[in-house]
Amino acid sequence: MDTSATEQSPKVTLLADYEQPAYLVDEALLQFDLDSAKTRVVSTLTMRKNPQGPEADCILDGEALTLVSLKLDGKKLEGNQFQRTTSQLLIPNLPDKFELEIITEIEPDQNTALEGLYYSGSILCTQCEAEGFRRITYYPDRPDVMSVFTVTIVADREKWPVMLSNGNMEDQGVFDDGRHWVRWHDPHPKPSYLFALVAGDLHVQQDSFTTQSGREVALRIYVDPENKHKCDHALTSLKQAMKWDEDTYGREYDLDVFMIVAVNDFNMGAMENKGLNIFNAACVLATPETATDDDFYTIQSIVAHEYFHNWSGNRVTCRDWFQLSLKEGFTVMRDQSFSADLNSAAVQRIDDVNGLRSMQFAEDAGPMAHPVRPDSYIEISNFYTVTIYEKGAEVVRMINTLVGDEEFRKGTDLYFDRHDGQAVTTDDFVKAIEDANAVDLSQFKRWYEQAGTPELTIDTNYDPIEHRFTLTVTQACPATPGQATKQPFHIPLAVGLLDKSGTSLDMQLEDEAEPHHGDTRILSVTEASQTFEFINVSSEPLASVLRGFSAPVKLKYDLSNHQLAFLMVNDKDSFNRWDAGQKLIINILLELVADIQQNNPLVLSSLLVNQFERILTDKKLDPALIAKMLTLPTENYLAAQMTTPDVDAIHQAREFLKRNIAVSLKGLFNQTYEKLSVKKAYDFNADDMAMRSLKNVCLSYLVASGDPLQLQRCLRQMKQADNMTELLAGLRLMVDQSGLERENALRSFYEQWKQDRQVVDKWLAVQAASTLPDTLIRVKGLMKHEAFSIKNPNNVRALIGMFCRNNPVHFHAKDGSGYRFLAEQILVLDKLNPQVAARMLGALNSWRRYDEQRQQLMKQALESIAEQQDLSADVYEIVTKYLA
Ligand code: 0A1
Ligand code: ZN
Repeated sequence: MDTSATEQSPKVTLLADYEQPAYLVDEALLQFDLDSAKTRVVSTLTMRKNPQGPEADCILDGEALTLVSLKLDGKKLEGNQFQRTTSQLLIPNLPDKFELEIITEIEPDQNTALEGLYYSGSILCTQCEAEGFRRITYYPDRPDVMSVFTVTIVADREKWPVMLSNGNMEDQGVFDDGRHWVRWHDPHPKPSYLFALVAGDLHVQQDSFTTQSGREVALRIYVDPENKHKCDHALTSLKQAMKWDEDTYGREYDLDVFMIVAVNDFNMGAMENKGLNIFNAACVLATPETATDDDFYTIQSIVAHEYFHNWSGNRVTCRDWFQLSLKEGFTVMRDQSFSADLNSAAVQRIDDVNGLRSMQFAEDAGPMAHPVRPDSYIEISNFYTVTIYEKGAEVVRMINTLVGDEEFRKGTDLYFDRHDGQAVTTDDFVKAIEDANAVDLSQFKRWYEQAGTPELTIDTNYDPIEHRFTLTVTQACPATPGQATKQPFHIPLAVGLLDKSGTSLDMQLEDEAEPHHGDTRILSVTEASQTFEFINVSSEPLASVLRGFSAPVKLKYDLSNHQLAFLMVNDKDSFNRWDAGQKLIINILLELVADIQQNNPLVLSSLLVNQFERILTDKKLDPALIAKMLTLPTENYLAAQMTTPDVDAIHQAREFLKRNIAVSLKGLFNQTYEKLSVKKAYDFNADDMAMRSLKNVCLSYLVASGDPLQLQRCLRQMKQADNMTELLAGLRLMVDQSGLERENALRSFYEQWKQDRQVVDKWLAVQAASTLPDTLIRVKGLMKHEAFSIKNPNNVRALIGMFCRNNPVHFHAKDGSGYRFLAEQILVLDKLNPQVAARMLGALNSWRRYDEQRQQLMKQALESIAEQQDLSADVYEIVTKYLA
């Protein structure tokens, strides 16, 4: 392992080494001659020395390129006038201003990594973030080089009737030989990672939007013709996002056209290329028959996310990739508040926090832990992480909480104004908020610099004679790789005090003249240990802390199960009601796990059953929130709560609890299910979706009760469903039941939907998540099925990703079969698509937390990868960090 590591150690990039670019590109004229096998790129760059840059040679990045010719100010450069390595082109002795013409050839049909120019089916498309542009032509491929692009595309007219690039279309024409051409011009200077080109035989769905200043913008979604009926939801979402960004942030769109293209092969969800967003088809296409309510939500938020990048990312971009969260954290925060405004804010917050806690907390506690602004990387693609995105969003959200809504808006106005057209840093972002409001966020900036999840311990005391309530907050943050000790964070802590009847008490700190009315107030925690004294507290309160999850921290607050049950029904904050319920369920499940480990008889908690009954019959509660409150935490999340996870006992405990709650409340689940089963046509609106989610939760309990008749009900729901939400919920429940009915359900689902890739991926995913004993064998069988291709990232995520990440009982099988399977697939994938291979490795992130035997097996799997020659930088970085 060590020898291969030193032989292949790829270069580490350090934030501390940042230097301005030596040369700038003012204008980039690109001409593409598209051809299946070889595409020719003529790039004419107007360049100049950067007056603020270092004295250095001009270095252009380039990978997997055939250099055809190079001209300086019209004169051909000979081989001895420049130097070339596998990743760079160095040209010495350049004047202060010059024009460079570079002709390269590339082979899009050989491109399985899906970076640069590649084929997705018959569509030619690009993916340039972070460093894909260098696979198209030689260029200073770094975000702080911003240039005005003009792009001409020439191609066969029949094969590629639609040819798109960034900006506005300027001109087009036809040649006599069956080819045609088009010229696009983007007036906004941009870094190369935002470049895009698409060519194909595409259907276009059109609409328009009138901006706040009265400009008309054409909106176009381009899809394979077979998907033309699947664009409506994305178009509606786009218009909602455009309006919301005007109303909420004062941001208006800045080109005449906004385009979205859907492709089937894509490494991530979508990409915000200027004026020409490219989407993974699964994140944009939807009809009620083919997409679930969750898909509809996801599409709405991703369409908004990419659109919001037009300002937070494109107009103001990142100076270097260490600043990635500048655009991603802020944009996720913006898309989350957009979704909260359009849907149920409480449910949105629960989903966001659930995602953060289950994914990001694990990352922050593992070998890849890194700050929101990392200080080193080997492969930048590995840093498109939940820390950069989701924790980054929490950091921006905390700034908003600390300064207030109006003040935050003043700050973002200043930020956009001050830095429009620039490539900047997270420090610049914070500075703009500080300057606009005269606040000091210097300690707060530690959130960008220190990795790890802080732990907050809460201690309380009530003095009934003095009517004083003391709340002591102690913070600590565990060591993470490269950061042994941490300084205290600046934490906004939202608290409320409740009396015995659940009524909010006024909150007056001892140095305050007036009490704070209202349910919740924000305490500003800055010390390692800090005490807040509340005076005039008439009766002993119960403090509800971290309301709305006001900071991304772990809370150590010892509440009894009875206190949690009280908060579950009485807290004024919906998020904390849900959270108290989850904590209660976790306490109960962990006790059951201990009982299983000690061979004790298992007993059902009547406290929980009572609370479930109250929730289920609460007429005032949003059904979507009821559904969330009745959903048990995942096995993975439970595993994260144990010092050494016991996957089998966790599974058994969870099944026991679910079955017994189901048996105890069967009548109520039955009644609720029936009540929600009124037949009406599908509609994507909050009320209907809330009803469907509660209905499906009820069905899952009814099936869990073990009553065989409930399976018939499940089959009936599948048969009668006019939408994918109800159909898939039924199928999910069926795949955990062995027998002929299961096989029939799977077969007829496939027969009905085999033409639809998005639906087929769901079919693969439900099977990969099955708890039946032969799941791994079936997954291996499905890899040979016509529906699966290892070259398609969505297929890989649906089948291999689902099995390894969301099927803990089988992935962590004691014989190591799950781990070996993953290692084998990673080695195959690494040769085809390193980004996807590296992402799959994430399933082994927590390997050191498991029992001795499993650790050994996971280590062997990791070593079998590490010992391979010629690993990609992507997989190399993760595997070596995991084993370090
Ligand atoms: N910036 C995009 C995500 C993205 C990142 C990298 C990609 O290829 C490696 C593709 C997309 C976003 O935040 O949506
Ligand atoms: Zn983004």
